[in-house]
Order: sequence, then C-alpha cells, then structure tokens
Amino acid sequence: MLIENQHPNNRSIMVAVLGAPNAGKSSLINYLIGTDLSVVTSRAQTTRNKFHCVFTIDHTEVILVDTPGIHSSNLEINKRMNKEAMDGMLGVDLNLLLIDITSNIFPQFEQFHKRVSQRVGFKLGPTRVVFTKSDKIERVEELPLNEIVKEAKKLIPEIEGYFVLSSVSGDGIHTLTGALCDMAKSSPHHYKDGAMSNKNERFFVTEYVREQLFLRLKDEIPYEVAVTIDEYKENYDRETKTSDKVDISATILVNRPSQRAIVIGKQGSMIKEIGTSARERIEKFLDTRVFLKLHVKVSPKWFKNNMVLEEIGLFRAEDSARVWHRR
Ligand SMILES: Nc1nc2c(ncn2[C@@H]2O[C@H](COP(=O)(O)OP(=O)(O)OP(=O)(O)O)[C@@H](O)[C@H]2O)c(=O)[nH]1
Ligand SMILES: [Mg+2]
Repeated sequence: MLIENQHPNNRSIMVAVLGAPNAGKSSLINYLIGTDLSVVTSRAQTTRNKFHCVFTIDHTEVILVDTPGIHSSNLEINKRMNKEAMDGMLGVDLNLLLIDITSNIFPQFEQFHKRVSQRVGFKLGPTRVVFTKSDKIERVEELPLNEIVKEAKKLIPEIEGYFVLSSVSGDGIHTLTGALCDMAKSSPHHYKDGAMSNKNERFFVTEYVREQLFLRLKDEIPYEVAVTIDEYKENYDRETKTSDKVDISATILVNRPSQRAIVIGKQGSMIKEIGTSARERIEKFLDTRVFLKLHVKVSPKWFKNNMVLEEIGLFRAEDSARVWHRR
C-alpha cells in the first residue's frame, strides 16, 4: 500500500535485522529510529514477533524489520519465533546479520547458516554483517574482522562486507545509516510521515507489559508469560476532538499457579509495580492518559497452545508439532 502524490525524489529501502538472541537487534533499531519503540532487555529471546520500525532522512525511508533471535529449540513457541525471524527476510532489499562481538563469533554465523539452509526453497538475499557492542571491546580495530568475514563468506556467500558499531556509544552507526541511505532505491514511501510501525497500539501495549515482566521476574518466568488484550477503549472528547484517555484491560498468562502468585506478589505488590511502570511507558507511547487493568491467569502450557500462540501473532512453522491444545 503506497501513499499517493509523493515527492519525485523519494527513496525507500527495507532491511531485515537478524541475528542470535541478545545480539543487539532491537537496541540498534531503537538507536536508528531515535526512540525506544522495541523492547530491549538483558535477557535472550526478548523479541517474539517480527515488525517494521521506520525512520526517514530527507527523502529516504528506511524500514527496519525487527525479528526474534535465531536459535535452536524443540519448543513449539521457539519454532514459531524462528519462523517469524525467517519470514522477516521475505521481500526485503537487504539483510543485516548482527554478530555480538563479545560472544563466541563463529557459532553465530553457523547457526544463521543452519537455519537458512534448513528452510525449503528459501534463497538468501544480499547480506551485510554488523558486529555489535564494539564499546565492550577495548581495541576493536585489532580484531581480525576482515579474516572472520572472509571465513564467514565461505559459509554464507551472500555476505557483502561488514560494519562495526555500538548502540550504546553510537560509534559506527552513522556509517551504517549512510550506507543504508545510499542503497535505497528511488521509490514512493510505504509509510506516512510520522508513522513508526506496521503493528498497532495494542501490540505495543502487550510488549510494554511483557517488558516489565522480563525486567522484574527471574528464572524461567519471563519465558512462560504472555500478554493478551481483552479491552482497548479510547474515550473520545467531543470538545477537543481527541481521545483524552484510553481504558486498557490485559491478561497476563502464566504456566503454573506458583507463577501467578509470584507475578501478583505479596499483597499485590508486584503486579502493582508492573502495572504502574507499564502504564507510564504506554502513556508516553500513546501520548494520552491510560487506565491499565491487569489480570493474571493460569493457562497451563499456553506456549504449546495453537490458539494462544496465534493470538500473540506466532503462526505455525514448517517444523511445528502436530498436537494442539484448546484454550
Ligand atoms: N554494551 C552494549 N550493550 C548492548 C549493545 N547493544 C545491545 N546491548 C545490550 O544487549 C542486550 C540485548 O539487547 P537487545 O537489543 O534486546 O538484543 P536483541 O538482539 O534484540 O535480543 P532478542 O530480542 O532477545 O533476540 C541488552 O542488555 C542491551 O542493552 C551495545 O552496542 N553495547
Ligand atoms: Mg529484540
């Protein structure tokens, strides 16, 4: 869907941002778009869905596709998250393969290669490597990155060069931005001025509640929670012709009753903290007052349940399990 009557100098590029869990994909995207749209936490597998994040420089529109980290797992939810990541590459002009420079480097290329080659009928497009977290290495210029990329190219011939950057210090980011703009092709824009994503407000509300769960809960719990929206109601003010408050009711699904107790906390203290922080974040995002109501529901093994998985935007993968449960 393209916008009509566009400037003749308009250009556009769509870029998939890929890599292992925790490689720094969402951090880089937030830095590039200049706002904390995507959820970032120190835990792996924070991002579960692919979605577009857009920024424009002069007449150039850059559409970045955030994706879940590519990894190996036999769990149904993880298979579907991997599918989201792989689907994120469909129809893009360029792939950025993010490699965390502070972790073991070569296995990250191998894992990516393995996933790509497992996908039947899939042909990888032009790919550039992005070495992330350069601020964490003292003399990054002394690393043999040229040789590493040469070796990686033997495995993944579609690789064409690399960038080194930090989404904390900002080092190297302008080189990437410049290169993306140079690669953009003459084309009408796909997004209106000011639009940031292809996902709606409801999606980001669930993300920002989940963010608080990821930040505050330990062990396996963040991986065994999901957030769904039950009600999203804008209160329209006739005088100002704007929505002055949004009523949101959301459910936090947990796997076990003990997890429900932890999420609620002593005398409701934890759920209150989660609710307050999430509400503040959502108010900033929506630029309006928000009334947020959270329920915690035990839904055993929701992460194997097709209905729940589809509700949170994760669809059946090629290697999905056959047995599905009802809600
Ligand atoms: N020091 C430093 N930390 C970074 C940088 N980029 C990301 N991080 C940290 O790395 C962790 C993971 O970052 P994310 O952006 O969530 O990584 P991701 O690739 O989106 O992770 P998933 O969504 O789980 O696949 C967070 O704690 C970030 O703060 C960087 O350039 N420098
Ligand atoms: Mg992420």
